[in-house]
Amino acid sequence: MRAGFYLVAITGLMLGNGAMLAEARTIRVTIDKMAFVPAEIEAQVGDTIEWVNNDILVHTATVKGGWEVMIPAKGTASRAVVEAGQVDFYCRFHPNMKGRISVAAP
Ligand SMILES: [Cu+2]
Repeated sequence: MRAGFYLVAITGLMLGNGAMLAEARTIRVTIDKMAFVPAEIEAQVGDTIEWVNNDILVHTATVKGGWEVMIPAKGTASRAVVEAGQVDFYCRFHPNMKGRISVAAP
């Protein structure tokens, strides 16, 4: 009886911790025919954005005055989200390709 009680208590603690630490996710943005899909995503600090380029052209995810990720043709690239806030990105080579990441505070 007593051992069973401790087991339940420990399991409860572990579940409690797991719920408090938001799990880091990978959020995929596909590039198809010169467009980011979906164009708008929501993320949390600690998540990773992964761009999957289905085009035969090189694209970038570029933030004006900020970071830039080069996404090879038929390839992928990723970047961790380190800051809360909203960022707009575009492709340096095709500036009408636009996307937005809304990052919630941790
Ligand atoms: Cu492009």
